[in-house]
Amino acid sequence: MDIYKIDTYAKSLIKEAAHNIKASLTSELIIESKSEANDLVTNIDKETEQFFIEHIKADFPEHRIFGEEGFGDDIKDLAGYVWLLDPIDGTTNFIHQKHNFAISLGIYKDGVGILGYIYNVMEDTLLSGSLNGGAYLNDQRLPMLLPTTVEEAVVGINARWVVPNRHVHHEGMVNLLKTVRGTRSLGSAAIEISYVVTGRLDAYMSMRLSPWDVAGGMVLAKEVGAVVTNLAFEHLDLLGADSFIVSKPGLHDQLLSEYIKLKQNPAR
Ligand code: 2AM
Ligand code: CA
Repeated sequence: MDIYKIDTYAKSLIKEAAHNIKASLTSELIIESKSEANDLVTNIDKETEQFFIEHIKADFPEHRIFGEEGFGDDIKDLAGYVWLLDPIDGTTNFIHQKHNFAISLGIYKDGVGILGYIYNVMEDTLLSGSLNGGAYLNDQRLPMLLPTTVEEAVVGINARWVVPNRHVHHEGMVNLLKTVRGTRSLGSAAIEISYVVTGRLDAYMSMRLSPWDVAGGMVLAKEVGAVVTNLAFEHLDLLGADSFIVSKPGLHDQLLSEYIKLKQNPAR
């Protein structure tokens, strides 16, 4: 299978989907909550996932799709080609702010990330990359990231992980926040990962993310020398929820060995 053919195809699907999402902003959204009141989904999340699936199934019938809204395949392993798709990452932003949401896509072959994309819909910027082929912001090749220290770092983290919680030891997080240069929270994991890839953030972490939130970003991160693991310093589980950290080299080790101590990883 020609990777360039899949890459060109994926980019054109993403651009068309983004155009449709933008066009939808003038009509009224149908909003539902999923497991909890803060876990939202709209008709546009669903329609966008269905748009991808219809096209992929027609043009690459042997490829499988692992999508957040569940219209794709029942994925229990990553054999063959699997498209891990979040049609709208940052749905709360999409609803409340109409800003800072993204299409996140990773294409994996036998469990190895070969293509990754994060499309910031309102900014109209495409971050794309391929295994050993580098990462690009639109058509511009991104440089490798340089190491940094905790004291000089601006870290992406959601405030809910800094109140006492069942996932991480609280003292370490407080210590981290007192030490870093600054923290930011954007509300879209894919955009926060894209900020690490482009050097706007030095690290981003979350106590709970799903495979489609991170699959595209992981391909991109690798191409600029960022380090990705879960918060137990293990390879990420791409079949279920896991904790997550992406950071510049050097910083990653320091964050996990000195500050962030996992109590309990999300159920897989
Ligand atoms: P979403 O918008 O696609 O749901 C918000 O901080 C980030 O975490 C978003 O990328 C959001 O993705 C993701 N997220 C929100 N709730 C989640 C959950 N219960 N499990 C995993 N990821 C979640
Ligand atoms: Ca989503």
